[in-house]
Amino acid sequence: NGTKPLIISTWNHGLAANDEAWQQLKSGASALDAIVAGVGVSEADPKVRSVGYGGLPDREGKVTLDACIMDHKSDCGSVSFLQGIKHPIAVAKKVLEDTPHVMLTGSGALQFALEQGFKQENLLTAKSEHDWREWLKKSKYEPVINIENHDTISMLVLDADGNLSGGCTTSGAAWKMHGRVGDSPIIGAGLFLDNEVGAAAATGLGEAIVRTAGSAMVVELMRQGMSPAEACKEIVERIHKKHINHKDMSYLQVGFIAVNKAGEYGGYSLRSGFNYAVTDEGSGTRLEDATFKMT
Ligand code: SD4
Repeated sequence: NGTKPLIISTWNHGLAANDEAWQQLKSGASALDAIVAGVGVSEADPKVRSVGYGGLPDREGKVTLDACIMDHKSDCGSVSFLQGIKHPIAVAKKVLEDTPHVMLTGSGALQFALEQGFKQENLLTAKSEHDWREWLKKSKYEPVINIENHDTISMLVLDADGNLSGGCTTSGAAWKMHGRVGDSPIIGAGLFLDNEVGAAAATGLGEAIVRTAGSAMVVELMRQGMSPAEACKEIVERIHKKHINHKDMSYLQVGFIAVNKAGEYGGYSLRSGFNYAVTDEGSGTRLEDATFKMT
């Protein structure tokens, strides 16, 4: 804890993402470019079944993607319900840079991406189509906790100048309703940062994270003096309390990562199984298990 630069990403596919982002930072790329390149590794990897190409589709067999990005000036860009574009995080960065808005969705987001020169392609792999056809036999919507231990990738960067930024990209919950948008493209829910305080990001059941303004709360708790680890734990406790008698409780999993201006970081999840990748100068890239409330 305490060094700069520092990169922290959700889940074990964050390892490869962090390595790419670290290389980018070391060769002089901006933090946002490093994030786009880093999480872009997960987006392009068909083995990562919750992000980008190869992501599990919605109940109509469509892969629909959510992503957002935010910089140290609090500028942000987001796309949601985007189809046919392999790197939604790169489109989100274009929304930040080249539009007067912060969010574009659906066909409008796609139109913007195409105008920006992104290529439209089929993101549904044969494996994901097969899994969808299997799912159709019972058509039961029940999110699986820690899908194969691969999930949404959220990346937080504290750069060499001490500035914070972050990004988040996902294909969302498998078998969701067509048009469903989760927490990941929503600034304040799936991702939030205040360059005076810290940055936080979420993974897990997006509905629960939106209900509690999860990532924004983690940053506010850090502002009030909590460490990143304490702030992540506090919001998970709050989410748990609000969901004890809720219909989503049986499959509820949420996890948060956070980093503060001093380079301290931490993570916490409701249930076991959540981990995150950390990269810094001294220790290189490693996977750390989040502490959790219950198994
Ligand atoms: C979502 N939080 O869309 C994202 C995806 C995820 O477990 O992390 N799923 O709800």
